Amino acid sequence: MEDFGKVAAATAALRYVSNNMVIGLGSGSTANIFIEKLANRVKSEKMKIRCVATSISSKELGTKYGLNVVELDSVDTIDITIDGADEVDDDLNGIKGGGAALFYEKIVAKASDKNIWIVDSSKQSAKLGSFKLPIEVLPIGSAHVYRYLDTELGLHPTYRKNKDESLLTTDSNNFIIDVDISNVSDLYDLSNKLIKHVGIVEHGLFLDICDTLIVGDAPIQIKHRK
Ligand code: ABF
Repeated sequence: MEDFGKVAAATAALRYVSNNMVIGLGSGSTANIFIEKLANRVKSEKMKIRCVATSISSKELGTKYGLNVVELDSVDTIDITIDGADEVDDDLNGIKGGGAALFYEKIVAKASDKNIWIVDSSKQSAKLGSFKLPIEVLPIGSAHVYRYLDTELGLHPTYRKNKDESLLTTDSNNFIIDVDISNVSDLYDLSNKLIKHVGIVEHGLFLDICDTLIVGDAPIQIKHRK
């Protein structure tokens, strides 16, 4: 079964949810499986939980399944956020944003007491960089940011495009530039440089954010950040 690992990880994440919690709903196919399972559990156990979404699509999905999706600013804190990832290393650092939702995902993750990532084993990696790092940039001046990423950082940038070749825009109406970080040795240094550069809104390096990683393929693995 193709999605066995994703389904198993999403199912295992349910055990971290209890009544009256505020839950962050991730984005992407694995998070979508979790959202459906969560909604089923909330219904069958008549639980009272509130949810905060990490994208327009997870908000729509959660609402469609009957979850109580509220705005981030209406809650003081989020108890746990359950989200997917595109690549994750042994220190539970990861790359996110393959679905272009990294900005909201990071805001919600930072507002969460605990972050749980649910992945299948294909997402595991000894060194981050097989997946291109998504960087969300303001449309205005984005060509200058592109040049910085290309000539100063040497990261071989490419604009993310839609199928019709138009530039993809995020939920916040920004662009995504994907870069190659396979030759970068210090990810913390890169993260600092990116976030300080004017025009960059956020990037998909999630360092020291994931607390617990659930890798769904059998035998299921649950890893905690050291
Ligand atoms: C998300 O999940 C994203 O940041 C990432 O792009 C995605 C992984 O998607 P999938 O679960 O479909 O592999 O949180």
